[in-house]
Formats: sequence, C-alpha cells, structure tokens
Amino acid sequence: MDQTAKRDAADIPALDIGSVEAIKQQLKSYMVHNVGVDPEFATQRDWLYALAHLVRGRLSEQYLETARAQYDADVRRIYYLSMEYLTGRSLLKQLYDLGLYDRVAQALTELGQSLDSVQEFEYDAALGNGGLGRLAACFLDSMATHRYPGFGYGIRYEFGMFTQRVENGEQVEHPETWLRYGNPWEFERPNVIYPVRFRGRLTHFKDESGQSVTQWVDTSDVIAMAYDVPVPGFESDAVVKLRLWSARATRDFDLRYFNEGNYIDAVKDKTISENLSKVLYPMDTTLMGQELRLMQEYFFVSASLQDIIARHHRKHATLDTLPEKVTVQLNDTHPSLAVPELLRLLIDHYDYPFDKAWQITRGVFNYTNHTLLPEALETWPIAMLEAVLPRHLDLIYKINHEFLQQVKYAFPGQPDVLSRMSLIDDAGRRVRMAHLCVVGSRKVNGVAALHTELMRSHVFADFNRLDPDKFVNVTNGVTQRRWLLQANRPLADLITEVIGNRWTTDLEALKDLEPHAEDAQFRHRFAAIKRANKQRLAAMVQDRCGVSFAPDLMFDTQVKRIHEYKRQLLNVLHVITLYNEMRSGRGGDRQPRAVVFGGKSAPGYFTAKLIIRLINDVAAVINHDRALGGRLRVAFIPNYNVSAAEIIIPGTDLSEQISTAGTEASGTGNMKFALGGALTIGTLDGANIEIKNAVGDDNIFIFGKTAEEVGDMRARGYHPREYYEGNASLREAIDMIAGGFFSADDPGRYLPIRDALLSGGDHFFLLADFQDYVDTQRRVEEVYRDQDQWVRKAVLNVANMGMFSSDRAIHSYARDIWNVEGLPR
Ligand code: 4GP
Repeated sequence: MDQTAKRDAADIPALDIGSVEAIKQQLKSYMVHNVGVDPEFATQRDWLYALAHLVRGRLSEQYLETARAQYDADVRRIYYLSMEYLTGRSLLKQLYDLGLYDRVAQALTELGQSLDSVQEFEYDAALGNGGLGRLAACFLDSMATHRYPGFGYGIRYEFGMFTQRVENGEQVEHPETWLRYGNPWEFERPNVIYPVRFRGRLTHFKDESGQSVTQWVDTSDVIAMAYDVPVPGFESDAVVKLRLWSARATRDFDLRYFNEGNYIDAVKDKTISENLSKVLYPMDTTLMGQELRLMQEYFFVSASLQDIIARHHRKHATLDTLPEKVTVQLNDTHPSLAVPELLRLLIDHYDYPFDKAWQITRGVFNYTNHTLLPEALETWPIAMLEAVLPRHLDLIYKINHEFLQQVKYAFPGQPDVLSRMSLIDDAGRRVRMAHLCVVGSRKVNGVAALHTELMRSHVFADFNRLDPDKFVNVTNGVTQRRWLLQANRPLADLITEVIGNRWTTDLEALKDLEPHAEDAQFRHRFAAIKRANKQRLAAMVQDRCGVSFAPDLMFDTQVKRIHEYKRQLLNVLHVITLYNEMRSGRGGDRQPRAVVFGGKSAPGYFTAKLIIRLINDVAAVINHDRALGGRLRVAFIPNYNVSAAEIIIPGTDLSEQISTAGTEASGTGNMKFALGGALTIGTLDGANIEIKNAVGDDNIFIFGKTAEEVGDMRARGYHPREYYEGNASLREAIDMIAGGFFSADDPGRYLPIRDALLSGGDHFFLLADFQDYVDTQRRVEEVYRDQDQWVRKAVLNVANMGMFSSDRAIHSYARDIWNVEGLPR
C-alpha cells in the first residue's frame, strides 16, 4: 500500500447528522440498507432499529477516535469486571449524550413518527439484579463523561433478569427474551475469541533446569466470543467500551457421534458449552453455590484477562509493566477468580516464576465489597474447585501458604488469627472468595462511610490490622444524566433555567439552587412539576395495576429488591396500622396517601415471595374498602426495572429507605429519589447517613435504632414478643395478618410471617423499630400538610445532592484507587 492509500484508510469517515434534514436522509438510508424495510411501510420498531443503528454508527466513530487517543497517549487503563450491568434502555441516553435529542425528535416527527412512542419499543437491557449492577452502569457513564480510559467486561446473557408478573397476588417469573429482535447497540466480534478451559487434571514434572513445572491437561474447552457495546459520555466525545462475552462450543458438532449417526448427541456438547452465557442468576445479596455459576464466573474472568493481556502485550511486548499500565476493579467477589487466573496465565503461559507473577498480580487488582450479609459472602467448595478448576485451586493453596507466612510473622503465636484469615475455612472444605480478593488486591473499598467502617471493624477486621492502608471508602453515586436530565426533564429544564447547566457534569453546582428554596414562585413551579410527574406515575399504576391514584394523595414509595433486611414488611405493618386508624377514626385526621411497592424477589426466596403476596392481598382489601373514601391506596407495580424506575422515582413524594441499621451497604435508590425532589424517611443505614449530613436533619425523617444499638440488642438478647405484647396497634396488625384478615380464602397463609417475627427471633428488628417508624410517619404527614414547608425541604434536598453523583465516585476511584487521570478534551 502506498502512503496516500494508507492515510486514506486511516481517515475515519463521519456521518452527516448535523441537521434535521440530514438525519431524515440517514434514517431512510439506514432503514433500507440496515433494516431492509421500505420506509413507507416501516413499523415503529423498524424506526427504532434504523435510528439505533444510525446512532451506533456515530458512537463507533467516537469510539475509534477515543481508542486511538488512548493508544497514542499510552494511558494507564481501567478495567471494570462485573457479572452484572443493569443498563436499562439506551436510546434516549445516547441521544442526550450526543446532543441529538431535539434534532432526532424533529426528524422523526417530519417522517410521521414520534420519538416518544418509538423509544418504547426498546427492551431494557437487564443484565443484572439490582444495586451493584445498576452501579456498574452509572460508573461506565461517568467514566465516559469524564474521559477516563475505562473498559467494562461482563457476560452477554441470552436471558437477563426475569420478567415478573403478578398472578393471583404472587410473583411469577417469566424468561426475558430481550434479544428476540437483536440488540441494535452491539457489534458482534467473531474474531475476538479466547478458549476458556475447565476440568482436566494436573501433571507435575521437572524441566531441563530442574524447576518443577505444573501442567493443566485434558481440559474441556469453551470459546468466549466478544460483543462490544459502545457507552458514550455526556457531551464528551469519548466512548467507553463494554465487552460482553458469549459462550460458544469449541466445535459445533462432535464428529465422532455424527459419523455414528447420532445427530442428537453430536450437538449436546455444544448446548452444554453455550449454557454458560445463557442466563443471569437472579439472586442478589445471596449465595447459591452452583457449579454453573462458578463456571460463569471463571468463563468471563478468563476471557477478560486474556484480552487485557493481549492488548497490553501488543503494545509493550512484556507483562512486567502490567501493574503500571493496568488497573482492574473487581465488582464484588464474583470476579475473584481473576486473581489466580492472572497468576496462572503469567506462570503457565508466560513462564514467570511464582514470586514475580504474584508480585505483578497483586499490583493489578482492587476489590469493591457490596454487602456485609454473611449469607452473601461467596465461598466455593474445595471439591468443586478441584473438579472444575484444579490449577486454580492449586494456586489458591500456594497464595494461602505465602499469605499465612506473612500473618504468622505479623501476629506471632496467634493461631486463631491464622485460621480466621486463611483463604480456606475452618473445616478445610471451602475457599473464602472475599479473603482471596482482599489478599490479591491493592485497595479494598466499601460503598458508604458506615459500610466501610463496619467492613474494617467486623468482616475484615484482621486484614485491617495487618494492612490498614488497604481499606478505603468510596460512597456510591448515581448519574444525574439518567436520573434527572433524562427521567425528569421538566425539573432538569427548570434547574437549568435558574442556575445554568453546569450541574449536568458537576453536580455540586446544584448548591446554587439553595437560595431559590425561599422563592415562592420557584417553589410553585417546582411543585407543579412534581404534580405532573405524579400524574404520569398514576397513569402507570392505573395501567399496570388497575388502581387509581388521585394526585392529591401523598405518594409514598418503596421500590428495590424484596428482601427481609430491606423491611418491606415494616412498611406493610405501617400501612395496616394506618388503615386501622382511618377505619376507626382513632388516629384523628390522617393525611391521605398512596403507597407504592415494587421489586423482584429471588425465585427461591420463600419469605420474600410471601411478602409480595401479602402486599398484594393487603392492597386488594384496602383498595376495595369504600369506607375509606379513597384516603388510602396501595399498589404493587409488577416488573420493577430501570424503565419503571424512571417514571416511579420522579413521581414520588416520600422515599422509603428503612433497612435495619447496619445491613444496607449503601443504597443508591435513596440518592435518586432525593435528586428527584422526594423527602426520605429512613434509618441511619448505608448512605442515608451521608444524605442526612448533606441535606440537614430538618430535611429528612430519621427513625429507628442505630447500627450500634442493633448490635447491642443482638448481643444482649432481643425479645420481639415483648414489643408485640406491649403495643396494641402492632399486635392488631400482626394478628390481622396471621388471622387471615387479608387472606380469607386461605386464613393460614401468613402464619409463617407471624412466626418469623415472634418465634423466629425477628432477625431484622422490625418490632423494635415499629413505634418509632409509625411516629415518624406522623411527623411526615404534619410536614406534608404544610405544602410550602414540604416543597422548601424538597428543593433543599435537590440542592444538596451534589456529592451523590457517580461522577464524584469515579473521580475518587481515579484518585484514591486507580491513580489514573481523564484524557483532556
Ligand atoms: C448492593 C447493596 O445491597 C446496596 O446497598 C448497594 O448500594 C449496591 O450494592 C451498590 O453498591 N448489593 C448488591 C449485591 O447488589 O448483589 O450484593
């Protein structure tokens, strides 16, 4: 090739999308050339695909520019390893990011379409369960916006989070076929493939120089194939790549069987291999310990590390510099096998001696912990590891040996410390993956101040004594682009009109709103926007639940995964109490309210599913009780997901964040609600504490025992029955549930709930916090009745959300953990 031809090939062509007219032409062209449909007969979904492909084309241009700039600057790269990405829909996000929203809306209108309806055809990408998956999505957005050289790795699940339907009041899971029409955002990369090895056995021998060598042989292999999804930043021209792995069989058919005429067996192997990326495990903060899950974890970690190494090696021709040029963030312990996998690749494929390989490995990783619940800390049976990943088990033993030497030296004569810190549990039967992550990482972080403190003082107390500098806090954050700009455009516009738009990339700018809390006209407009958002939510509730909500009611919302520690049941006990008071007139004049619930339960979590059913049963009784005159309404919105959240959160007055203190690592819903102008009723748990500090005690409703008090009660002995016996309204509510008041067709249905509270020990201290919760709800009502005061507080909440941006979180990861800077514009 001559030089001119080379230069020509290197030019990245740019799509013309500068005007409405040009966009219209492009859309028609994409409709014909990519979708293959006559624009005259195209459906709304066809228009969605034409548009998505056009936008993806633009993102691809930007990605290539970003990649070139990063390569040339030889940047230190951030790799985010996560089993989960809860992205939701992407179309509107990309249009806002590229500054194309208005032009595209206009172009579609001129083509006889509407952006609003077209975007409804996009499926939510729900490759995650909840908190940590949504956090990963916000983090990619912030990295792209602030031009950090980030790169995400995960799994392209064919079936993401299940669709939840409510049938007969019960959660029923249906598979989510989000790929049915293809994912218009991804690029398939049949050339980017890596083998991932499983099972087999180890052989040991000495090489010519007398060094002992271990070989992993006779493995069964699966191919990991890449799909790339570009994630743009807001007005940044930078794009972060999310690379998702899909499992392929190494051979499509086993020819041996095929030749014997056994066609079915010939494809069986293929099916088994491809199961690896078939389905997301729908459990959050719980452990399931199944072999397929272990294999998924290893599958994506191995492919990702091979890819990272290949990229580094191409440029640097050595792996000695890996810690200098690469930092890998482990999102929870799910990718913990990355530690022994990197070690293995260095030793087995690049001939590093153990010590040097271990030194490199330890310089690369960092680990984020997302939960302290003991039942959620992953451990894997040694027998399973031995069968599935024998080489990794071998290396884990070596790491452990090395590490325990160091512990012995640091804490001489303390064998109990050794057994507490070991990577292997006391019975010698399981590997503690969190310990593996801590030992293999440079930095370990918690996700809110209290959580990090508890991590240092409890689960990782010994590790903290050994190496206190390793532990840091990075409080979670959320992206204001999705949760304010996109989900709450009227409020975003009002804010921009008043203080300018700096907040879109620097949320601290919201502080300038503070004086406007005193401006009656501003408050009036703010309140009108809330009212319109409530109407939008009411329409959704009507549509999905058949329940009417008048906008004058106080909209009181609890949406999140259903889990005992999050205490949806405490909310239900309050709803029943309110119902009893309204019916009897006992409680005086109460503020009418609409209570919204939403969230999924892990499919095998009996109690959580029973709580969903109870909510629906309670809702049915209350909503049909004419005596109430519509003063109390209750709805459970099925299939809570990112798209539903975008409507529910802006339409809420009161945000329920009521977990038992010391159990919710951070929460991020709490931040999204406050940013949307809701007031919080919450415990001193997770990031609620930091929200309280930011907005001030007068602008949040705090109740309940502190983490310390809960710990003391647990240590002293807690007797929930005393609360039951001593509190008439609590007793009445529990007796109604247990006596079949809400389940006349099956009066004993909720006995397990009473038993869990009264004889089972009430693990999450609902009864201890009940009265304080009820009293605090009364305070909420008093303030709500004074709308002027309420709106003032709501404005102050928004104004003080500056620190809860995922931008701030990413800047602190970059500074305190990654040691990386964003590229200049
Ligand atoms: C969640 C935590 O429960 C939540 O408090 C936190 O805000 C979120 O991670 C992000 O850090 N944990 C999970 C999980 O999602 O699966 O453990």
